[in-house]
Amino acid sequence: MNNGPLVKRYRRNPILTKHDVPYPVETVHNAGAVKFEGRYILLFRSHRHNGRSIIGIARSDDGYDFDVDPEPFMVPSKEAAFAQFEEYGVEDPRICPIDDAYYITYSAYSRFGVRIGLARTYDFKTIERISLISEPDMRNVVIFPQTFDGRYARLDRPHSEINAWSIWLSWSRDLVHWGDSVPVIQPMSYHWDEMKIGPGATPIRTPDGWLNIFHGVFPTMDGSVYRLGVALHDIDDPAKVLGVADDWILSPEDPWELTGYVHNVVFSCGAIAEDDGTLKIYWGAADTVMCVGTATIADLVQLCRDKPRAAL
Ligand code: BMA
Repeated sequence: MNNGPLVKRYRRNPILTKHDVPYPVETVHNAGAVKFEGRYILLFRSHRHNGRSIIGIARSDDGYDFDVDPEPFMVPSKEAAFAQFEEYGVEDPRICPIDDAYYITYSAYSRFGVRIGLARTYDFKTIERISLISEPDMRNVVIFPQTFDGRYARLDRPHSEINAWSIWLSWSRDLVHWGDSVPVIQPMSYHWDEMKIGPGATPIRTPDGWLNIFHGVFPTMDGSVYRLGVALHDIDDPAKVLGVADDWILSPEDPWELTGYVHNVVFSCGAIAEDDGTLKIYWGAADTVMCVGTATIADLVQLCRDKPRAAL
């Protein structure tokens, strides 16, 4: 491992801002990412000028230079089963490819709290809602892109009043009904993630295990600081954590990460593994713009292995 930063920021960050969006929005951030038919897709969150969020879509040939579609990809649903739970907006999508489908988990906000919705697309043109897959309150869910002995697995993040918010893992046979939940990673006291942690990018399969890029929050007198961390989960049993890196891998540093709609935030909902062993990590900066950086997958695995801290 070299001595430089593990995640190398793209020199032309930010890669997407509200000025790239052909409809009125205030922010472009927290995008899920996937490769589809050889192109890169970002499903990004935008605040409208009423403060509520919608999800747009951007496409790219190289993962850096994106064009935004003329219309949003997801706006609050009008379907009876979903409308009452999406009234306040849809946020922070994650994309999980399974077979020829792309499943999208997103936060559905309403007067009833925040729940996770599950939607599906095959072509990134049309989208169908499948179900709400959590009660309130839950807002960060990533699904593993394969089954384990016939069951799907997801990382989720229930809210608690008596404990720092932690990452859990739940199981399902049909992607709709989830259970057998177990805690897998907890925040650590007086550590960069002591206030709360939550799943970030859809887990990345590597020969050494699943890489889980998550966010961790530290409270300061000047508000919260959102950073990114990484953990390694067993390839056959993702509930088994092989290592949680003690160090963060990304911290707000660039001017557009330090100030914006919410200052001091880097927040990831997606990363894309490349054939050359690198990972493109996408993150929302200060809840305002989108950025990208690259890391070597082997370096991230090594950090989890060589410099771990307790998971629970
Ligand atoms: C979290 C979520 C994210 C957001 C972050 C920082 O609670 O709302 O969507 O990026 O706060 O504001």
